[in-house]
Amino acid sequence: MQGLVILLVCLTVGSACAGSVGVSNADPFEREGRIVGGQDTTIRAHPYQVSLQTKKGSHFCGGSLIDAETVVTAAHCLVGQKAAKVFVRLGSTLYNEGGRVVAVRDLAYNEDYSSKTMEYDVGILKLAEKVEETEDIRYVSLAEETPPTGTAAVVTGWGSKCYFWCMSLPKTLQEVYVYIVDWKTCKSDDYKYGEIIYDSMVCAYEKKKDACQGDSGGPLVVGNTLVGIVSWGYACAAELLPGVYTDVPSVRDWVLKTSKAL
Ligand code: 4AZ
Repeated sequence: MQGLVILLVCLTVGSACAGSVGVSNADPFEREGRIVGGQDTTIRAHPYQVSLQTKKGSHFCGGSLIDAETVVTAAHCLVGQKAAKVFVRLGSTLYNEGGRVVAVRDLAYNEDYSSKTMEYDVGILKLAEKVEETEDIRYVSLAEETPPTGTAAVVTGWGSKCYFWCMSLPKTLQEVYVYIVDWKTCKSDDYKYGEIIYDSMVCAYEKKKDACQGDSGGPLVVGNTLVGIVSWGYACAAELLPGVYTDVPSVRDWVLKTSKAL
């Protein structure tokens, strides 16, 4: 999906293209920053949130801790990755310092994941050591049912804070409140996506508020349950184009089964 977002950026403002590839620290135009339209928050308020990073400490995706050794993220964050090259920072409001960094012993993503349709965009990481819960590190439970359209939800991450031109580099976790839009409503004429929304997806929308690049894999939460995994969207915070998430109830059995097997 990153590709599609970049393509759209490139078609719109050619000058932004050089810097829009990836979110590595070496990139002067890096798009790390914030969720769009959100505000600073703390890890204590969202203690299930983790940052997936390279060995050098570049944040590349979000994730959610679901038990002492398992992180749920998006499949598209894990394609082409090797467990030995992925590190997880837990328990820190800042993605680049604090909390603890744990190595990954194994990873897997859903065999039905399609980079074309973005269906089943879910994967898991098994941590190399077990982490106990603290005030800043907590397991989140997996939703069994999709909340109805209109339910308030919160999405968090260290991703891009704007779509076109993001130069600022806040390191602080961001949160934004959005409203659940079920997949049928999301593909209806109420919004602009149409047929490309599938039943393994759930959308979330609020004017000028959204997840964005770099938030991928991260949590969409209602209460203390994980209802969505940041997956894709056309642009970020665009009119009638909700953020699209993996619907957690649709992949819950896969997560539990795979987590046991690894
Ligand atoms: C991305 O490229 C991405 N507005 C993630 C979320 C959204 C768009 C793009 C949702 O990772």
